[in-house]
Amino acid sequence: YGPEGVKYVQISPSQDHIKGKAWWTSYQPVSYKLNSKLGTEAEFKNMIQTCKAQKVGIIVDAVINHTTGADNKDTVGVGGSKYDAAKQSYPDAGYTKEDFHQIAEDINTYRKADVVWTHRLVGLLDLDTSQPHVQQVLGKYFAKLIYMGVAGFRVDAAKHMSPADVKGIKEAAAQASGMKPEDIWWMQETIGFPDQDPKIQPDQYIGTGEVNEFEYSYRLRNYFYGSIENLKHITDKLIPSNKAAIFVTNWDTERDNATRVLTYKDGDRYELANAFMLAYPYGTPNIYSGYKFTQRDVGAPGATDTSVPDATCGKDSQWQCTQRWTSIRGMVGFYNAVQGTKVTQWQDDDDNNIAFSRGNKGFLAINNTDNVQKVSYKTDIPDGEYCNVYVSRTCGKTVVVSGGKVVTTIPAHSAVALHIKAVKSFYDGAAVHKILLIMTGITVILIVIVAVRYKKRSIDPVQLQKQH
Ligand code: ARE
Ligand code: CA
Repeated sequence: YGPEGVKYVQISPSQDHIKGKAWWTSYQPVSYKLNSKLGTEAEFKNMIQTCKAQKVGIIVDAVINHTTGADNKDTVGVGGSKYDAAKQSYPDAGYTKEDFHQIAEDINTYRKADVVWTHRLVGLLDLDTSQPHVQQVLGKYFAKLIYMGVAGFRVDAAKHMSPADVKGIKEAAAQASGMKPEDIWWMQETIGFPDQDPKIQPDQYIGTGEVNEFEYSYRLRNYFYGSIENLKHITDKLIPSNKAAIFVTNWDTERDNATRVLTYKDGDRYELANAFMLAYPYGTPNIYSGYKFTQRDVGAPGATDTSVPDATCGKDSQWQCTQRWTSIRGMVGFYNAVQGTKVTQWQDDDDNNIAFSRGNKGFLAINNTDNVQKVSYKTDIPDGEYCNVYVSRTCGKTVVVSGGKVVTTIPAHSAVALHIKAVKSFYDGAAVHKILLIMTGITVILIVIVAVRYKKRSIDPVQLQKQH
């Protein structure tokens, strides 16, 4: 990832959790020890350091609103932490009954903020996140991860904690780690919904960090199944760009909201939407990579009650491996190459062909129709022969810019993506000097993987059997 310009990798929750084959066992913490189905603490540490050496930061998905389902009957987590859900006792985390909201009801309305904040999300024991003790326990967990070299956090279910509680937790994390709160990268899962209480909307949480802008992903779906000319307005009335974390899908929406977002099951449209997200300047783009599935709850390929095997990519793999796609890798390069530029020369046919430049650094054209399209677009990138990074990683397909114009044909549901760090002469070994001079720009890309294994099998299954 590092050499290709991916700056961060977000991983599945890192803390100890309940046993079970479903993917979502990671979202039921039993303590904040770092042994999980994805690896041991030592492996986790090794992953962080290995990635850091390649300038890739790790983002941890922090599950801090709750512990396990109230009716969970087991007593030992995958990593060995003891717990008793009936007694609301999680000794390895340091929680007793007093640390939980005592309203034994599930969230049954999203029109009342208090209910969303203090009742149970799908039956999960809800921490009283207003309590100093809970904030300190969580603060220490964040600090430990920061000391280990973690680059930032996705804050799970932020919508289910009041903004004041989230602020308190973040301050506790700052205090325990010696950082300033504003220096901790904090990406909050806040699913906005116009009908719901204004107090739980994403804009209420931007005081503590970035927020997920789900509306962006819904619009992508609507436009790619309608007219992509609408993409020119995609950011209208959304969260400000510097506060928005965006994606085409995530592990929840691809399962529960597949009719509202694009997923790998949408084929070319999904790929094109990811390309657009990486080309268009708005928010922090997250590329999601999971595995193929037909049933919602089914865990990663080969998962057992206590482990997940290493991911594999390749023709027969059940993993999506989005991060290996030619178009994604090409567009990561594009993203980095065009930093600091605005959208210029927007052109469209009032329907499903669009093109725009990123100043004099990049050019993207999308044909979202079922037919080959002959195009002639203006562009602000300098004349020359460019690699179409959407379709080839080796500059096997080039497009010429001449007289400030791109005249070419684009296959059905495909794209032309050109940028100044991928020109033909560069690949041919000439003009390297000229290209190097214009290599600038910072990388901000996120790859989200639903179940990244840190390394080989870590938990001794025999030992866990005994604990059953
Ligand atoms: C599992 C079982 C449940 C069982 C529970 C407790 O599926 O049947 O009751 O365990 O035993 C994930 C899975 C859940 C899973 C949970 C715990 O998706 O199925 O429950 O892990 O293992 C809301 C929240 C939002 C949340 C989504 C899923 O607001 O925060 O629901 N997303 C995050 C993660 C999830 C994770 C959790 C939170 C829990 O990304 O992967 O759950 O840690 C409207 C509202 C939204 C609401 C949405 C769906 O759109 O506006 O706010 O999202 O409906 O309810
Ligand atoms: Ca809560």
